[in-house]
Amino acid sequence: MYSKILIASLSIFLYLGCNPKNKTSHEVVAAKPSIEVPNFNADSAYHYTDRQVAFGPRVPNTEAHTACGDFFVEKLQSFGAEVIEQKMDVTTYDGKILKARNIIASYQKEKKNRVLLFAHWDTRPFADHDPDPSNHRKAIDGANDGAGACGILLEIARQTNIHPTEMGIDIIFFDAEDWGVPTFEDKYNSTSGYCLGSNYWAKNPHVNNYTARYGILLDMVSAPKALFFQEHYSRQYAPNIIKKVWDAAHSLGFGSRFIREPMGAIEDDHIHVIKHRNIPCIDIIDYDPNSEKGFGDYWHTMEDNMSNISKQTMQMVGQTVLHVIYNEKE
Ligand code: AHN
Ligand code: ZN
Repeated sequence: MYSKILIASLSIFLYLGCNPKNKTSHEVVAAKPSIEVPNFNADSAYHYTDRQVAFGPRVPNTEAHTACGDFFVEKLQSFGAEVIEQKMDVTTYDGKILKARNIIASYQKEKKNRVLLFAHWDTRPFADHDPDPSNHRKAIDGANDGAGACGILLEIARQTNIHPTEMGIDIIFFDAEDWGVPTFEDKYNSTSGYCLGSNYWAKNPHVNNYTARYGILLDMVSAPKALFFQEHYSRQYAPNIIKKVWDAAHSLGFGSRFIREPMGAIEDDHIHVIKHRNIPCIDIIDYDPNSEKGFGDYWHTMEDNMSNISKQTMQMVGQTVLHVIYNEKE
């Protein structure tokens, strides 16, 4: 008896459920699953930036550097990433051996199609662009030049753990980026000595023959008035990624900061990944080709401290990157 009622009501249910004529006007017939992009939390990113700066300058071969590296590993593991620490010795322009460490966090390692996000986590030992020459040999806080981009990537890692992407994601925190030859040296050269950690990884990746569909470098992406023009090598080697990222930023209402105009070439971590791994990469970097200095006034000065960090800028960059990686189909 009960089973007959059950079968009868089930057939009515199935009939109604399958017959489109029974749909009321407000029902959506074939709803396309829309892509859910998580909300980037700039308060978290700011907090992770503050945590890094609180260790003191993260200059390789110092205690603050070791402690901050450990902080990244711990945080990333707590965000569910598989973490690999690549320890290496690199040699600076003046022959110092740095005990350096690239920190690699992977999500969905089994996936073949991957996106690589990266930034540098070390800070510069010289404030050689400070207006006061007595500061030139002091280390900088590197709140924007280092910590901010890593804070954004930590927040992206946290989100990636909660809401999986279609693509596999790797996030690399490169070490020893900022030991470029300072202006007070006789052999000063504005482009030499940088990017030692990324150069090492690009020649010795953590996974044999590592590759990714593309890479996005964040460098100096948290200053209050940051402007992002399209860097030369990025346009040359990854024009479609430039378009994708600037289109995303404009669609989210950040067009006043993501300027669709070219600028010069910048010697940065992306160059090594392009050259040695053959991965198309872009560099999102605060550099205004129409200003006198190019880089912001804070650049490589004692002013690059927490007062140089804007949650609003972090929000624009973080949300743009999330938009791009969550819209990427496998
Ligand atoms: C040069 O100044 C040649 N490249 C910029 C690399 C850099 C230093 N990014 C942050 N600090
Ligand atoms: Zn720097």
